[in-house]
Amino acid sequence: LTGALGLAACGGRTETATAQPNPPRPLRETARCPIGTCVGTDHIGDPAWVALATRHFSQLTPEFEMKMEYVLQPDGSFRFDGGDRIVAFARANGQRLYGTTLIWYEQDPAAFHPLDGSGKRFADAYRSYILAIAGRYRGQVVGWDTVNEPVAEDGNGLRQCIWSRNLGQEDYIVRAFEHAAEADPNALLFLNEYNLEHLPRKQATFLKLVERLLSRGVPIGGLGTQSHLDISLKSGVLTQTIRRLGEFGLPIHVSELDISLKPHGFNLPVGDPLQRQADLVTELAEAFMALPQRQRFAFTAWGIRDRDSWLLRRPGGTGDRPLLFDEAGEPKAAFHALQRAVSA
Ligand code: 9MR
Repeated sequence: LTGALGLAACGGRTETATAQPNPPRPLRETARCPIGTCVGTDHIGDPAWVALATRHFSQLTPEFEMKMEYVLQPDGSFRFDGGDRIVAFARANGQRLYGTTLIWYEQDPAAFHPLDGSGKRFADAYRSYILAIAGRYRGQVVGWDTVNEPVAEDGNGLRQCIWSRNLGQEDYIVRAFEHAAEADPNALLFLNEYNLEHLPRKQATFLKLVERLLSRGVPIGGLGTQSHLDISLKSGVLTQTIRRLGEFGLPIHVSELDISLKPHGFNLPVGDPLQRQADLVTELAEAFMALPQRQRFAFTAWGIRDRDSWLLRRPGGTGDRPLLFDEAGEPKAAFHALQRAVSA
């Protein structure tokens, strides 16, 4: 401390803002909101991952083991082993569990193909699926991404998919919320979307959809903004997005944060990319903390260490550093930025 004060007194760069205890204090203890990360059963077998997850994170989202792609087998049977192991891990470590995702346009399971176009049989199977999974985890999860990514990328209406084709463009969304509420009346049911900050038309369409669903009495319990960002994002956009989403008065979930240094496989020419990444985390976290406390559902990063990120598994993704901890599990500037913004 003396050294830091001495530096500041000499007019040098003040160290008090950047010096951090090593290791940092547990984020889950200092933060004034739940802090989440995603998890897979493979992570649970990695002691270094477990140490970071249990020290800093108070909420977990299964990265894929509660999705239809995993749960629903081609013959229509269910598989819950992965989800059950994650439930047990979260409980053993005093962490909240958040489920993703009941219905997602991107999941087009073989078990539903024979029912395509069958009317009531399709609708019955849709309800049965949601009742089965949301019923299985009733009381174990605090909430669900009930419908994921409903809006077309260009903002021109809603996505076309097997669900909209069979149940109606907007009605598949309405039914998903109704069935989920029937299965688990105490779970908070979220509508989750991405690129709301990058694409103004998509944001506008999303907001109109929320308005319409609420006016139809759909039991939406919260709004998720995934926040898959990259360092080219301009300052101010995140603040505007969180403020606008918050205007409905519903709980808000920053549900899948990562900040790529190399979107589309190319490094962006930014002076200090890790500092730019940290600055965006600061903006997002400060906007989130400016919401009333009852609206701060959780602030979730989509992974812990850079190497855990789905972005590195994509073509051109090698070498990206999108998360809060580096390869060695050391906290990055982005971690410290988050801790500063959310802690008391
Ligand atoms: O990171 C997830 C990856 O491991 C899965 O293979 C993939 C498909 O289930 O989903 C990834 O997570 C996605 C999330 O569920 C929804 N928003 C985009 C995320 C990255 O693709």
